[in-house]
Amino acid sequence: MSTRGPRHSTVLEHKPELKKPSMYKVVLLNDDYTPMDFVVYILEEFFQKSRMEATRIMLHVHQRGQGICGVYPYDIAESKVAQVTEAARRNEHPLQCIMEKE
Ligand code: NFA
Repeated sequence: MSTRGPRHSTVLEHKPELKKPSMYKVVLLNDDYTPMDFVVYILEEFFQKSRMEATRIMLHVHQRGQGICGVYPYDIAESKVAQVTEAARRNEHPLQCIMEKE
């Protein structure tokens, strides 16, 4: 008996019907006015970063102009952007947060 499996194509050889969901980077943009402490707070509160990691990301954004806070499925990324934008607005800081397809 053959040990090489079925002779005919089976469903296992068909292209999977479900594609992986696209992932989206949530990106913080630098500005001249938002306090560094507020950016660190945002990264801790909404992106579950440690104080050390939040400080590292904040300084990266400050020095390089932008930086990635995290990578999420579309709906989660959209919600993170909305939370950051609303917190910045409430505190009257110009901090900008955007999402980019990975
Ligand atoms: N550039 C801001 C400052 O000097 C700090 C900042 C960092 C703002 C990261 C936005 C994002 N106060």
